[in-house]
Amino acid sequence: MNKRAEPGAISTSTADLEQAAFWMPFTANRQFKKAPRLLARAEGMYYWTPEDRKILDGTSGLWCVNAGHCRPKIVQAVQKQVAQMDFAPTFQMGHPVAFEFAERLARIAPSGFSRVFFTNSGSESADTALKIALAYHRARGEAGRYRLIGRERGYHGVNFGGMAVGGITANKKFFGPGVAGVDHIRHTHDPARNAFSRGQPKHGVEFADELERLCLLHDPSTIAAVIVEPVAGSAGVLVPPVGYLERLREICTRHGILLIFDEVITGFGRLGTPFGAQRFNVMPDLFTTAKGLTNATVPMGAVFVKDEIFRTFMQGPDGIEIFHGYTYSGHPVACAAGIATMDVFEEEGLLTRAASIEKHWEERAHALKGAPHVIDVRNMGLMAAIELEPRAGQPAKRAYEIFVKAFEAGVLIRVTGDTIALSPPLIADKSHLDQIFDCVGTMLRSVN
Ligand code: PXG
Repeated sequence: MNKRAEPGAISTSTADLEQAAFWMPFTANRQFKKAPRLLARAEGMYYWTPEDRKILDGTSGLWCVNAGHCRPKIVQAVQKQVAQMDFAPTFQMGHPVAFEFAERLARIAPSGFSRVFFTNSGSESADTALKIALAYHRARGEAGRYRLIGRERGYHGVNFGGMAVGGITANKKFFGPGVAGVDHIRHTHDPARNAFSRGQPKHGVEFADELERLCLLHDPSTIAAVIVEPVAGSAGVLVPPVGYLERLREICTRHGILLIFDEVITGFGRLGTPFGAQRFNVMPDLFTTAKGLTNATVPMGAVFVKDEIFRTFMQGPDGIEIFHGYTYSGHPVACAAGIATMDVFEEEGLLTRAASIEKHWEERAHALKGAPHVIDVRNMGLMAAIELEPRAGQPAKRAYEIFVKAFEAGVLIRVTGDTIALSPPLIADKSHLDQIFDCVGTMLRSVN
């Protein structure tokens, strides 16, 4: 019998959940539904489970709730907007909230990025940026630039473009040949030389020269764009070596290739500056955002483009300048959430706050050197990774066990393979950071 839970009655009862209709994303569904972890409400730095157990959020949800949960100003803005105008089209129509939000974003963007294209997620932002890059070259009479270059261990979401340029094997191998004309440079992880680096590792600037190699191989005049995360997030907080991003920038400029930064995680204060580009003082030609853009209250993404790129489109033939967009591009409720989010960021200085607690964060993270199983610690801004020695023949098992035990002990962490990734909301104070690292330390000692 297909026994289902009553609507609204989903509980922690595993009998109900095993028949649940919800096909959960990026989840071992059968395993999860036998031993679920549910969250029922949230406020500030915390979640609460349906049994009212308090959980410290060490991951900002999924790297996205940068201002902390259920901030009243954002909640009220969403409530007000949804009651006033739930939806309005942005194709050949407009509404003031989308225009206002774009202005607010252009104001905090690095100078020269005065135009914003709205999407609904990080995946859509990645695909949008790649399409803008291709169409830009074509508009300039260089339609022969069709290749897209990503990087091993890169994550740019799960749509076809982002999947193609992404470099996480498991996310690609099930889904066929994908997009033509894509290649990858190598990742920057080099534990033999860089283990336990604080901030940017010293070694590895030469990994950027792989781009030059691909230029030689393919002919640079066929390459449209290179996309990288300033700090690779999903693949385990891989901080770029000193000089690496500068060199990528230099090679792209020399060959007329657009450089795209995927700032879905690094955007909105994660690295102690509004965007990662500012932290590294390396400017891309386009950058993608999502997540922190609305404090994750309402799904939304945005692609920022350099003025020159926008201008090129505006000098084309009359009519629609780019045949691209989503029904929900600039959705009024998302924009209202975004404007209120920017208010909170500004009022509380959150876009730069991580810089003021980064030292303490770094000290606490690196104090785990020497703890059982730890083979590397990496950090930047309010991001950190603790990499563990895999258990023989059981990759990822040890870290997953720690994740489950930490949740039971009241701290939400994130694991990817054998790496623990930490990224608390930017409102965290020292005591929250201490609680996260105390818990991780205890759990490291508690597993074999
Ligand atoms: N780019 C980057 C750099 C991301 O981190 C995306 C694009 C895709 O965003 P959407 O909104 O389409 O999911 C992401 C998403 C993890 C984790 O545990 C990371 C993401 C999503 C889910 C889990 O590291 N990043």
